[in-house]
Amino acid sequence: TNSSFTWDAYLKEIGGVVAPDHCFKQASNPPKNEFVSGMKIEAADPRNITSTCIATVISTVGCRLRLRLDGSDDKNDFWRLVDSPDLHPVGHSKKNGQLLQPPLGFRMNQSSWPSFMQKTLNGAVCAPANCFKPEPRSPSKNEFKVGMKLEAVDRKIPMLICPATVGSVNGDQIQIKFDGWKGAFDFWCRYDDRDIFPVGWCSKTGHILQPPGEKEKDKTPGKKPGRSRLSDSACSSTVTSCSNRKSPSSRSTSPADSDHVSFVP
Ligand code: MLZ
Repeated sequence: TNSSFTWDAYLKEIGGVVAPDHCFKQASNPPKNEFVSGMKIEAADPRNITSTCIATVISTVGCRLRLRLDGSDDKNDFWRLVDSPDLHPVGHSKKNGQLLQPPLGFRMNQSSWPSFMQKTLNGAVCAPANCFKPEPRSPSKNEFKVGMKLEAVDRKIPMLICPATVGSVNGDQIQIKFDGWKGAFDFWCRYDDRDIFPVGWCSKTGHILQPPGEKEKDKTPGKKPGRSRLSDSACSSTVTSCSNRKSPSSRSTSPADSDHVSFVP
């Protein structure tokens, strides 16, 4: 609950230059999150992107939504920004002559889809059009340089946003390296990916920012982890906080499962 990492102290300590705002496909004025938990929307199925499904807002965090496709299980939640083009008000498909699809992994018999749909939308609170914000414009080219600091979604635990550094640049692709982590979480993405944000984004939007890891810690079993290479001024606690934490009994053991969050840094 009590992570006191600050970019200011951290950058003073390690040096480094932050990636300028114009590098990112993000609104310079982050959009307001006007969604409320429980609201229904239409969303592209992340596992089957040509189909549009009904989704429920499970929670809101900063400019992001935790979403679950209706008729799917609770192990495939996903996160989207309120200005994502993947999201639309209920009724959008119909207006465009398209049919809403059951999600990949629909829990029931396909034949029960029409009645399931009717039930799921009956009496539902649908998110009003004003909740959906216009997609920000994309930078015309990749302006990232190796060494630039930013904030990035941890794709293995997508509820987390963490301090990161551009590790390499290759055409339109950049490598995201998480500060203080050995590389297991690193990923490549396009410069206009929506999972990367300028330094200060989390504090601006009210999202928790994880502290950097402790890269050089001694992992010998039975030994206490070594001390963080960060001084107390940059980071006095590595305790993370998460309001979506599940009870231990309901937690999956799969590392790929977004609900699985280990709180041992
Ligand atoms: N503390 C957890 C989460 C790590 C998150 C890293 N993000 C770059 C662990 O040790 O697995």
